[in-house]
Amino acid sequence: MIEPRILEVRTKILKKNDELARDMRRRFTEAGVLVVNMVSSPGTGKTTFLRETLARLVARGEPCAAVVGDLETDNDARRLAESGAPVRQIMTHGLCHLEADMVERHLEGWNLSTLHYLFIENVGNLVCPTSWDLGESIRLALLSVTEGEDKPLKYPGLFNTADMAAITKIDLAEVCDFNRTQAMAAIEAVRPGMRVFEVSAKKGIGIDAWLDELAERRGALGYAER
Ligand SMILES: Nc1nc2c(ncn2[C@@H]2O[C@H](COP(=O)(O)OP(=O)(O)OP(=O)(O)O)[C@@H](O)[C@H]2O)c(=O)[nH]1
Ligand SMILES: [Mg+2]
Repeated sequence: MIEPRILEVRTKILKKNDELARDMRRRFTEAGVLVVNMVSSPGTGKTTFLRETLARLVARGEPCAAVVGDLETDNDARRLAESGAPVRQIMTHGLCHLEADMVERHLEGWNLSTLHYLFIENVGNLVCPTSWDLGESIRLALLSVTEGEDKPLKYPGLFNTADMAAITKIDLAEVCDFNRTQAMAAIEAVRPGMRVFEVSAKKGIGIDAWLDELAERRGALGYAER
């Protein structure tokens, strides 16, 4: 008897989130900022990859910023700030995902129209963030070589709603006996045709290709000339 009421409340909360996310997406578009939401399980390498991404953008003179979600601690925000980009930590105090209003609150005071890129590092979780639109243009699903090639098949929700994927820590591929063909096939089965980047933030592999794609996406949205 309880289940229908829980479902009803959940549907209402998600609807409210979707409406706010839609407004935020409109504001991001007007401001000319490309927004990327990075989602993966804990420890896949989101922060390390994002820190390298931000550092390269800063070095190129591309204005960028990031917000990062975690249950507790501002460890990731401090690591990301090493890039030189402005960064804010969102502490969810137990919640396993970010919601649009949390992101909106943490953007207060930033002039979005001065940014080219805004990155959102979601809370490490392969399931919960999937249902929560944050107004992003690109959802990036990350999978590391240490997690198992079949994760996209076991957690199709994330890979199915993603726009791009990244396989991280490829410097460890050999030692982990990582089967690239199987991993690619798993992603392809869930989301045919999705662009997949193979990266190592530690060794600096694959990051330039990722930055090229971001620039292209930003250009395709009509932002590049601003
Ligand atoms: N060998 C190797 N290790 C990496 C790489 N990227 C990240 N790591 C390591 O993996 C661990 C987790 O990396 P993080 O960047 O903190 O992962 P995360 O996804 O941000 O973790 P959460 O925010 O807790 O979900 C750290 O010990 C990193 O040093 C990589 O490219 N190669
Ligand atoms: Mg992190």
